[in-house]
Amino acid sequence: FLPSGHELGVVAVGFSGGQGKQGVDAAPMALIEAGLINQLRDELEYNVHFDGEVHAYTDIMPRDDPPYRNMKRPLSVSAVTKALSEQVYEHASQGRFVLTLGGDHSIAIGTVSGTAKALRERLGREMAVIWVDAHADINTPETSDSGNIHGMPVAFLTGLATESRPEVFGWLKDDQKISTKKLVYIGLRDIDRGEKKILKDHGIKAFSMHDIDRHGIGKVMDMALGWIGTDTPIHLSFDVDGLDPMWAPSTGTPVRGGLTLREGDFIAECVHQTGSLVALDLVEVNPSLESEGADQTIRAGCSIVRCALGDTLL
Ligand code: B3U
Ligand code: MN
Ligand code: MN
Repeated sequence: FLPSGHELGVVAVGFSGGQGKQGVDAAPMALIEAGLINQLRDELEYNVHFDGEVHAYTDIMPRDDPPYRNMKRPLSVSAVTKALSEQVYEHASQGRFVLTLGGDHSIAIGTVSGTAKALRERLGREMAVIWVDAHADINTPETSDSGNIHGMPVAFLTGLATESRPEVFGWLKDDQKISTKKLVYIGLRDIDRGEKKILKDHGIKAFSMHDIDRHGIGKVMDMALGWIGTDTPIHLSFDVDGLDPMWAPSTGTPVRGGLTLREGDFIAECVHQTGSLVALDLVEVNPSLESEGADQTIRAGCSIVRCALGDTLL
């Protein structure tokens, strides 16, 4: 059921509205200027389908977008993720691997919904999601302290948060959602109280930094992939703040005590080796923060993407 051969769809999303800091919208261009897409084409020999555009979706964003149910910029995030969902669906339904360059992590509402629907249609299979992040991003609008939607995508994607208004994520239908049983976290270390309760109540599989310290990343990957099982398509959503700020300082909410660069690459390599990876998001790179560390953060991001797409050390 693999994405056929070496066909790769790329979507560049210059969107920052899921959180409060400017600059994360500049990440796709920075990653592309660092040579990422050329490397995927020339070195990893992908046939790249890319419209050459960093989408900002300014034409579909409302000027007036007041908070609703504690969510900041709900209409904008909903409109952007709906449009993105259709773009990702289009690539995935043609059997392409889908690489999305963010943007803040709210965009995963668009990417995961797009691949989940396409894979269901193509294979009749439910997709799994591996979420690499310092944060769980599973707040509902009601449990969130910040009101930032980049802390909520998993709640909407699993149906734990619902909303009937189509202009505020009501467009998300069941065939675009994933089961809490098919979700695995790696790298967690900054979870809100309400999120802890959600993880516990729903028996969600999560490997925190404590688990990585205890077992090592090798064993953790065996357990994570064992939980998902073989013959299940996997969408990897990689928040660069999963890495330690030593390796990826230029991100909106850095949290110390994170993954090393090699642990991040190793996660991506292991998921690639399953042969079941169908999509990758790389999000929360913000080149305007900690500008001395921007190059490092961009290089770390490029490395994660190359590893997930099959680059090997030997
Ligand atoms: N859990 C907090 C903080 C946070 C989530 N994601 C990031 N930060 N990057 C929240 O705002 O929901
Ligand atoms: Mn995140
Ligand atoms: Mn995060």
